[in-house]
Amino acid sequence: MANERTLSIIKPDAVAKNVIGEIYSRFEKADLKIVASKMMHLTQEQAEGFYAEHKERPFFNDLVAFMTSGPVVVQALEGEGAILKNRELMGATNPKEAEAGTIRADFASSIDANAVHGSDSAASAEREIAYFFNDNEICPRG
Ligand code: RTP
Ligand code: MG
Repeated sequence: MANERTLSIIKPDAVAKNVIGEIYSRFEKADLKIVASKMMHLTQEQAEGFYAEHKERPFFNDLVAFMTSGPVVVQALEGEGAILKNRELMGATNPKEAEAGTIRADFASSIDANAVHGSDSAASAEREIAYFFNDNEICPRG
């Protein structure tokens, strides 16, 4: 499988629960390297732009309000099959449906406050990493 990069966000609920380190540990144990990282409080404009693909969905306003409700931690992860591997570590969007042992099963409380974001395709990963990081903020490939 190819060496890939993906964009991950620890959402405001998980930052508030003080589980940044626990989530980072899961990435590391799964052989995903954190190659870029920053904490930020998204503006309305940043959150709307990031989730632009969901603009017409009924949950869009709630999603943007939630993502701007507190600080988040944004990271690029690198490793073999990183995009799918991260989605597997995250578990299903709705934590009630997430498999035991996944990040969302363990730390998320609702479909809105669901702890983490992860890119869902190679095209999304490329767009989302560039959305948050300049090239000089990402570790060079090893
Ligand atoms: P994410 O983009 O945050 O990684 O989540 P995802 O791929 O698992 O889910 P996606 O379909 O991209 O939806 C983005 C976020 O919108 C909220 N959502 N609410 N009420 C609903 O039916 C609903 N559906 C989605 C979730 O918080 C989801 O993470
Ligand atoms: Mg998504």
